[in-house]
Amino acid sequence: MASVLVSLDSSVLSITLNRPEKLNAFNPDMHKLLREAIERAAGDAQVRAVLLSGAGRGFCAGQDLSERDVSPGAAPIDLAVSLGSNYNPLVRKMRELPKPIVCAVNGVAAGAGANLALACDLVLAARSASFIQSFSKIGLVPDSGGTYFLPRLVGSARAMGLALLADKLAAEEAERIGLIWKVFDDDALTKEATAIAQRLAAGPTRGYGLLKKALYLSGGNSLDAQLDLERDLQREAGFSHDYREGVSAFKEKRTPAFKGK
Ligand code: LHQ
Repeated sequence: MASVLVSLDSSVLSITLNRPEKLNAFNPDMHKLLREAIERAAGDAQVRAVLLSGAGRGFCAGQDLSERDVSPGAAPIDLAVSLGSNYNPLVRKMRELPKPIVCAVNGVAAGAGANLALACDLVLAARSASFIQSFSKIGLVPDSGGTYFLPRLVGSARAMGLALLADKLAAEEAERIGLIWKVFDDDALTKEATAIAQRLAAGPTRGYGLLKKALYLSGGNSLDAQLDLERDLQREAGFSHDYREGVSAFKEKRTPAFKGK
């Protein structure tokens, strides 16, 4: 079986991490297939939203540690190589994708797996799921965007607690502190996440791409710069088919037929 499963339905590209026996930990093959799936989402006009999830009882346990030779005689591993060639380009591609990425965290999300989820635009989780910044347990620094996402999502006190203590954070608590958007009962997660992804895919996806850009750039911008950015992005949104369609549908009291254009 492929380590990442990809399928397109109702303009939603579903990407499922598929190494359940390893709680979907990353190996080189999974990196390659996930990168290709995100590239497909970027290049394929049929795709208007992405739904990311994991097979089995875990979402993703981060780097596959069983593939690391850390025995006394082994040569030291340069972890920057793996970040530079795999994790960092992946996170950048996901954040830059001008289409919404919904993440359905079906189980434990640990290490880079937790931060892969946080790199998505709308994070949903099963009630039994959990998030662990496992890095400090093995002497590492949160990566894959963790040190960027955590303080922005939950504030620096909570970010520090999560990173230093690396305790398991239950999905409901993650929702309560604003780390993720919403928790659903385990048996409802797939249905709810699919419905949300399909709803987004039928929406004004060009506008969603622009609003992603606005929100993600806001963290590094002054209010002045952000107002200018909003002006420029709104110009672009205002020239879209979907803006005309949205206003026409409102006036005509009908459901809009958005095209993502
Ligand atoms: C695993 C893993 C795993 C292999 C569970 N690898 N097999 C990347 C590289 C480059 C730069 C540096 O940074 C990074 C980013 C990182 O992601 S570093 C952090 C790596 N991840 C971790 O440290 C998490 C390790 N896993 C765990 O702590 C636990 O497995 C969690 C808390 C995720 C789940 O615990 P349990 O529910 O009790 O499950 P389990 O531990 O029994 O795991 C089930 C199986 O999955 C087990 O295999 P086995 O053959 O014994 O049934 C584990 O060995 C395997 N597995 N995570 N990362």
